[in-house]
Amino acid sequence: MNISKTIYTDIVKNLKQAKKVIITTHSNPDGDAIGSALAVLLYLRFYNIDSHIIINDDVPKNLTYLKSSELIEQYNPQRHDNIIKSADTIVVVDLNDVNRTRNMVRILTDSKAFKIVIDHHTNPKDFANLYCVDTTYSSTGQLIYDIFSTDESFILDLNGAEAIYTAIVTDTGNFAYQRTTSDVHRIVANLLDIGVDPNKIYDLIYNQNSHKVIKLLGIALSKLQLHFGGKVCFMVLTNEDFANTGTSYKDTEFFVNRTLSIDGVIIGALITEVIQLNEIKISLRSKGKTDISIIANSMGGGGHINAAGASVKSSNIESVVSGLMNQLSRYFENNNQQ
Ligand SMILES: [Mn+2]
Repeated sequence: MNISKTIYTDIVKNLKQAKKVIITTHSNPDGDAIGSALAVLLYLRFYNIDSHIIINDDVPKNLTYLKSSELIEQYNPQRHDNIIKSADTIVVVDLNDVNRTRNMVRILTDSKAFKIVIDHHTNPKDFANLYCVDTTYSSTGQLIYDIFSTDESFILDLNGAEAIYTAIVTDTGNFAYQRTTSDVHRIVANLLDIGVDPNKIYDLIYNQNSHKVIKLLGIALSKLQLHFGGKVCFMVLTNEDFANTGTSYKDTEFFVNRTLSIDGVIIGALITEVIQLNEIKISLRSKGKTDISIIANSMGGGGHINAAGASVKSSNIESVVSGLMNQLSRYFENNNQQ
């Protein structure tokens, strides 16, 4: 879906008129979620507009290098409900289904504020007053860059440039995924001109793992399973694996991409047992035209053509794995050219 550029100026106009803005994003935030939220915060603070980022979770450790990330607040009803109620504008980034804000769903839904969604996922759910959703974009950060570029009085500083760069670099898998267009590279060239250091940021994002997380990755790799004649690769992590290594499901963000590194695999899945939430998390990746957002949708989740996921309320990982096998069988039956 391509969108009319007048929405960009509408968003800029609405934000500049706002008195108090709450910015939020999805639970388990990634680089695009955090980078995009910070880019919006820094834009509003450039104009001295009262603004706060409030999210369901804490900031992943490898993103805390971002300047102003210490301003991101983890949602606490006692502390934040009144602040959220008094906001006249709510900006939701990198998310199009308010349910992905988890504990914040009710307070956000009940709010009478003007709600803006800036996002690049498929199938937006009805929630906001103004949608800026473009699924051709690599990342929400890229979209935010284009929106703020329409405001000629705004000057993007190094902190804002690093936030947007982080959003783009993480959501493109270091400029490797589909939708890594020439426009992406032109924007990144501008960000480098502002002073962004790609080597420094790569090191900060990807080379700060603890030994125990790499041990967990070793377990995950040693248990890889191939299905459907080698077209599908499953990586399954149980609570026992986390307990044995002293890690948690939050440590697995980059694991799923490893499933696609095997020759012949077109769909990879990381299936994670999260007993704290009574959930089984499914993270899906695919190559080329293989659209795994269909499979994620059929399991109650969503996402993009090549990157999607779902969280299934269950304590039975075997039954979720067999449910996923059934959805994959159905997918291959309907798309037998693959
Ligand atoms: Mn994104």
